[in-house]
Amino acid sequence: MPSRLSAYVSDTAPGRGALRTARSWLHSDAPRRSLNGLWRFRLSPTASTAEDFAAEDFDDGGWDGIPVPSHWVLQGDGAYGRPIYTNVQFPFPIDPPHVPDENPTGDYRRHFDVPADWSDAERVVLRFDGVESLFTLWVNGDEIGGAAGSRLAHEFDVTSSLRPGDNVVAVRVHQWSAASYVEDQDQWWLPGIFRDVTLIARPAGGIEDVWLRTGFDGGRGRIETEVTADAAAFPVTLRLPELGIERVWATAADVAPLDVDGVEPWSAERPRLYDVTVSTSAESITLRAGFRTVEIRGDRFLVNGRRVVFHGMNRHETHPERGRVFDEEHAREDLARMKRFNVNAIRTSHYPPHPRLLDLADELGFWVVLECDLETHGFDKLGWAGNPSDDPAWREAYLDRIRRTVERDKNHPSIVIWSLGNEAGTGGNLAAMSAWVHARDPGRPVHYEGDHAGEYTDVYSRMYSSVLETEEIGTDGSRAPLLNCTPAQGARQRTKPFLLCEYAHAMGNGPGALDQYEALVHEHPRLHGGFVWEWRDHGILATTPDGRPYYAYGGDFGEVVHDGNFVMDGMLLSDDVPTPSLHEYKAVAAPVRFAFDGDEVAITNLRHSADTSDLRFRWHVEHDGTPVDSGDLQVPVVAAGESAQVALPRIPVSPDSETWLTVDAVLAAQTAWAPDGHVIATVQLDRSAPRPAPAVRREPHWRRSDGTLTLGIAEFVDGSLVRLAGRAVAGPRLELFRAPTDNDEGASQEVEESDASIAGVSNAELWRRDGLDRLTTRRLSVDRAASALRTIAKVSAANSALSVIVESVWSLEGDELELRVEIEPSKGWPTVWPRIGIRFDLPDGAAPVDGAEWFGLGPLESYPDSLRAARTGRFSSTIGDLSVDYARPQETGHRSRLRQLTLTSAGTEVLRIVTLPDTRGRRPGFTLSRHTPQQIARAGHPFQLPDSTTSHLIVDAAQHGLGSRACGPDVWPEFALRPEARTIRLRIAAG
Ligand code: IPT
Repeated sequence: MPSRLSAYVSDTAPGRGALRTARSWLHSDAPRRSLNGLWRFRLSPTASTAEDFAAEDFDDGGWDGIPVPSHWVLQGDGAYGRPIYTNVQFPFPIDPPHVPDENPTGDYRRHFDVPADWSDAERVVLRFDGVESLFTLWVNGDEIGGAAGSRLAHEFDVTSSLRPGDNVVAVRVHQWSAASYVEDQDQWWLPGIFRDVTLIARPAGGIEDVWLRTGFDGGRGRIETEVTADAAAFPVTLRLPELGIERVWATAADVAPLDVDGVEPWSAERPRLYDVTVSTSAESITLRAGFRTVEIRGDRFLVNGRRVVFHGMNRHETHPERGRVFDEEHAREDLARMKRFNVNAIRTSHYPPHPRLLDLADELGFWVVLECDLETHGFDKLGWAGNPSDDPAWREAYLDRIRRTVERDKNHPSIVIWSLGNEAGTGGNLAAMSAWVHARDPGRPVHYEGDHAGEYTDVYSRMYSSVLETEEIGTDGSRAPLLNCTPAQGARQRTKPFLLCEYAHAMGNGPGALDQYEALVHEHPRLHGGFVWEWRDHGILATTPDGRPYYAYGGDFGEVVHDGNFVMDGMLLSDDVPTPSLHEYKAVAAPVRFAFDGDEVAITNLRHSADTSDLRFRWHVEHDGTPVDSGDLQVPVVAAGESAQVALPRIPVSPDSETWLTVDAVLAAQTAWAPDGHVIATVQLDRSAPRPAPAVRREPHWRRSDGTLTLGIAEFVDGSLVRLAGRAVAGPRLELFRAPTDNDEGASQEVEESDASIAGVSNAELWRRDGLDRLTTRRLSVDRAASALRTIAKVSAANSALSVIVESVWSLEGDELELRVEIEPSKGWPTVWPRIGIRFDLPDGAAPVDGAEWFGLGPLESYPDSLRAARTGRFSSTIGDLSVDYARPQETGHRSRLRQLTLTSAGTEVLRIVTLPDTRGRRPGFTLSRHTPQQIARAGHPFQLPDSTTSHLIVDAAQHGLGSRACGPDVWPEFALRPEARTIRLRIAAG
């Protein structure tokens, strides 16, 4: 016989007892008390521990204290278990709706006072804003009820159990429950009371709920008010003081729509909000109304009649120390950061966030896709057999989830789409959710990606479709088949607005191709942009046994099943540091675009509705990266969707260095999210005078040699370089390997014809198979001439007949030392290469090489399919700052199109390198690091990198692109590096 409790934990019912129906999360002047703070806590290994703890007089003196809100696995230094990370996998047997007896169960208790003046209250309600995953509530020993729906609000009527003065609340929380099957989101499993607990007095004659449905049409705003209150609560008064509006409704029947003249609309760009109060004599509710109308017209998604392009991020609630516990200050800064990086939209993947987040979104301005707390992805493994989404036993649970989602957040102007959930297959319960939303809120469309055939949703949505496929979705008349669609369904889907609810998987170094996706949006108006997966890494701050801090991912807590570092796929590192991909995103998503044409530049405003009156335009000119002139560009105000043609300033062109003009669009005044002068968009124009390509040095008359000689600053022994400018140097040696990125390790099956990869096998795997990480060298010859040395070597890997011939020619003309390296692969290399480079090892000696100054692309790393944030200029960096601290060490730090590089040691110049273009005008890039690619590839975490005694300079003739194959398409063919012959030419001088 299953115990009462084990039956309870496997019950699919969403709640029981005095659980109340959902309503808005309102700012009210009715009295309330936060029950956040220290609670008494006990953790049991199973759900069936005695319930005596709920009794009023239970002695919890021996229990620990735990903060509420928090997750118990992030408290107590491991004393209460550890976090578990899985993406799709269930960390318990798939036996729905049952969960194992091993079910960590947290018992919470605390005392609280009910103020004497609350005796006037008609009711007292206890609200839980988030408890993972199932809980039961007792007040003064009375069992009140229970609920599931971890990221949803639950309110209980506790009136009859309360008394003035001291009271005791007890809560039992089970980590696993039937609900866990529908909360299988790609994130850490983090049990506990992790959002606020609030005791709320409901006054007699109060307002139970209010909904301001706002609209905007032709300069006119509209408010349709829905008031939920007892008849006796009337009259109800609505006030909008800024516009002098006051409406008094004597009875519920009098409540009528209101047209408001002279309002400014709300948009993500100009988030204009108006304070509104709705009050009775007993209670006053404060809201902030934003006037906007959401509409689908044909295949266009419109707000206030204008097409919206989502430059969005998938946002999880995650913090390295708090987990999903909300911190308003941090969230506000996070959202401000999104704005600074030209993000204009958020999908709340895959559950409603803390309700305050939506206040911030209203205020700062984001288009929000608000997603319900629902995902059953683990059923994919069973071919979706038993999926709750199509099982009537779960229907009420699904409906409860969507009701709680929509009701809680319905007042927010920022929410423009409701999303039913994520990766829950398809089925009748999802269709029922959608029907409920359509009936309740006709003013906002319904999204759910898994409805591939478009049977019950309003927008067509996909995740990770390739550039080609996305283009085919956008192209009128295209008949290319769509995923899981018959031709007729595909045709229907093409009549709807399309969005990518996830794309550009930002795991580790990458993604590439952001600009290609962006370009499609402007070619095909049906495509409404999308949401990058995802905003931030979910690393959890942990320490190594010897006390070094690091960001933990799946497996670091000894989980039985886990998905490794798949949880580290954000554009922001766990510690809030923007990755280069976020800078790339900012450049690609810039709402102002420039096109040079002779002595003019066309400036186009791609915003939804805001003009450019908030911007000013600056220009500056540099000669080889040195500033020579600057000024302001006079640009008329450009309306949204319009362009202006502006004359360029007179640009001083240098005869013997590169001349670059840079134009920035910057904020003319401070905003809520950035200071005055913050750069929105940048463009560069190469105005360099043509200069002759440096001649190839004459081939001297070679004769065999033992290769021991000195050429200017270079000393050679046995044909090998041993010293440059008096410093020990090893190399250069051919380097074809890069520490695989997460995308290089991606082994997706879906490989397009255009891809360079093999379905189901990662590129990294192929590189290791071909031995690119373990190349060996056989010297074929050493020759010398009057002031030159030549070596020819054959480079290949164990058990491979493939090889590369490397010819290196050192020559001295006057005091100019030049190295020319010819790299020529044998026939038959089957795959792409990560890089074609030469590596110099610079042992520390007395003073390590610890910095670089360069003229080329910067300031951040760049790769062939991620070059948009990089600009041509002069930059400097410490060696440490050249690399990004990806949670799993991998290729990082490549600076493209290098012209000049100075290596420094404690600020002193050590070596100066000038690159010469190859015959096709291409320049190499460089990487300077304390570790070799092979060392980096062996480390799972930054702390596993060995202590270093050498700096490594790699000069790359070419690098492979990044792609996003960790979850999505491989590198686009144009940016894939095929084995090919390359030349590197460097002039090297002492510092
Ligand atoms: C997709 C999920 O929707 C998302 O939650 C996340 O897991 C992402 O993948 C990868 O990080 S689903 C995948 C099968 C495309």
